[in-house]
Amino acid sequence: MELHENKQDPERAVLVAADTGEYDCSASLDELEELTATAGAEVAGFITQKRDKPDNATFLGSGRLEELAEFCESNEIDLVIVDDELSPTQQKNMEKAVNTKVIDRTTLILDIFAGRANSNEGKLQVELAQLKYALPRLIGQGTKLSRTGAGIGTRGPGETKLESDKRHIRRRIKYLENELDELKKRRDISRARREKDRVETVVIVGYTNAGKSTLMNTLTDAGVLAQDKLFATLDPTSRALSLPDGRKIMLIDTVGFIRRLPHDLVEAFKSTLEEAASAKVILNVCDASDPECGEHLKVTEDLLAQLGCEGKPIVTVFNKCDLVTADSTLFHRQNSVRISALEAKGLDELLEAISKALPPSRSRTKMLIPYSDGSAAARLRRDGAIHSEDYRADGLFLDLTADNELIDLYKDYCI
Ligand SMILES: Nc1nc2c(ncn2[C@@H]2O[C@H](COP(=O)(O)OP(=O)(O)OP(=O)(O)O)[C@@H](O)[C@H]2O)c(=O)[nH]1
Ligand SMILES: [Mg+2]
Repeated sequence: MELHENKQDPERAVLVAADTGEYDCSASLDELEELTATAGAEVAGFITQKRDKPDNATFLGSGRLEELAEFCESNEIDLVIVDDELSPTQQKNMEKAVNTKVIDRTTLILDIFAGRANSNEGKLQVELAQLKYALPRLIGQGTKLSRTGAGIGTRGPGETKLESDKRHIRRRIKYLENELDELKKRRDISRARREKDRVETVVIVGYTNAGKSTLMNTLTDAGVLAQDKLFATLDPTSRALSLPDGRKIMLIDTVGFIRRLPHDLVEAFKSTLEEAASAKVILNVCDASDPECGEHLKVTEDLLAQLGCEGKPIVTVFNKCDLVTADSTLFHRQNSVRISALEAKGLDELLEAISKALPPSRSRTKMLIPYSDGSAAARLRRDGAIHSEDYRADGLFLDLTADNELIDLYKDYCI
């Protein structure tokens, strides 16, 4: 009996970049190669060109473009992937010149997301991002997208949707936005409930493939899929966790970040990301064994700033330390811990850092307790630290520090 279906051969791709010096072109291409593999294609070659800026009409200059066309012809290339965002004109002209399907980095990332989305919300978010990206690109192509058939760049919204006119797409965008709004409202309600129940949330964010889900699994047995692939996680998962100081927190695992994350994706995932941003403490997990670790931390920090997280306690978590042999000044930054999520090392320090970063669970307050409630006075004296007390005409005055929960129990007496 045959166990496997005959799968189609992977698409063969050539990766193209214009090195303008604006960012580290070779690191970005390495990453594009990983993205390509994640999307299921095989990289057959690279073509880069040093330029001040990409050509407005054809992205590459004419010489390099010809070289690309020849390479595609003689290497049976199915797909050209450009490490940038292409304008509709550039995309159309390149496709004509090399006679091969041309997609850009954004389309590739959107395609990976489309293949990963599991939850209803995730699917809506990805479709919204894809349609928003496709809409301005329909201009000049009549009412149909020229892209049909199988392979990267075609997954996601069904053909019928893509082939419909722009008005239909706009209507669909509106619908998706409304649906996502509804889901956001529901999430706001459960967040409010959590806040009422005094469960503090701690969110795990960080560059894709840093080991966020592995950390989540090690800490909570969440059973989240952890894979050596980019964007293994799209939908947030949350699990309860008890800290050594006895406090209960909700730990949230989230979608990973990447440099130059497509704008439409950030927009579409905003409510999920904002939910993450509303956590009390943020764990920025990075792969300490990756030479690009410092850059990865910065990408995440920039995105967090965009989401309005300035001033929030962030613990930098250097993960995969089992693979690190040399020290780096990077590892000595404030508020950071070194761990191995895979080997469960350094977790005590991490939990302690979380405890420290959380808002204090005790506070100081003043109360006036009626003499009729002798048990309250006894309990507060026993479990709180009394700074001063005074027998007044209308009751016992206490200036004390105690657990917030205890204070909450007698909040009617607070003055
Ligand atoms: N050596 C080593 N590998 C690790 C460690 N933590 C995670 N990994 C590996 O790194 C890969 C990515 O792990 P994930 O937990 O899926 O990473 P993630 O940050 O959730 O990735 P995305 O969801 O794709 O953003 C997996 O192959 C893990 O086994 C670690 O501490 N040491
Ligand atoms: Mg993950």
